[in-house]
Amino acid sequence: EKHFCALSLCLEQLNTVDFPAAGILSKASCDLDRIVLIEEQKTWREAQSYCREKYTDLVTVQSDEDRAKLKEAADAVSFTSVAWIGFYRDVWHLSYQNTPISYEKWDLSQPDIPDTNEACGVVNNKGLWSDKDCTALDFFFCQTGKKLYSTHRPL
Ligand SMILES: [Ca+2]
Repeated sequence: EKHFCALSLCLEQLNTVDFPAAGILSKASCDLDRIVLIEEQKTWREAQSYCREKYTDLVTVQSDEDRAKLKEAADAVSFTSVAWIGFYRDVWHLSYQNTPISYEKWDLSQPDIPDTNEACGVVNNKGLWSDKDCTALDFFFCQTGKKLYSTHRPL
């Protein structure tokens, strides 16, 4: 596992907090805002279970800011492949709390399969999305995020 921590957030904490607890606070901030690439080949559903067990969920990308964070995390581990991220289609929903997605960043000509044959989302190293067969085996990005406090619901 390669861990990535939102460095800007950590540095911000270190700069603004200058008492002995600083280390603890900055660590807590990192843990709350962490994106991790798991380099194990799993189906989307297996990846989701793994992330929910060990982190919070598959990574949520619902803004340009989220996308930049993921890109930073991906670049930090020299990510060159594709990996599952936290959304799937019924219509497209986030893994997190079954929320319908409100932000999309599809790769050229994606999504390209209109039915449910490709119902899970991957991200490439440009931060662009494709729909893909959920049973394909891929690496995946988990997230520990401050937006993700609430209880999980199954699909
Ligand atoms: Ca596709």
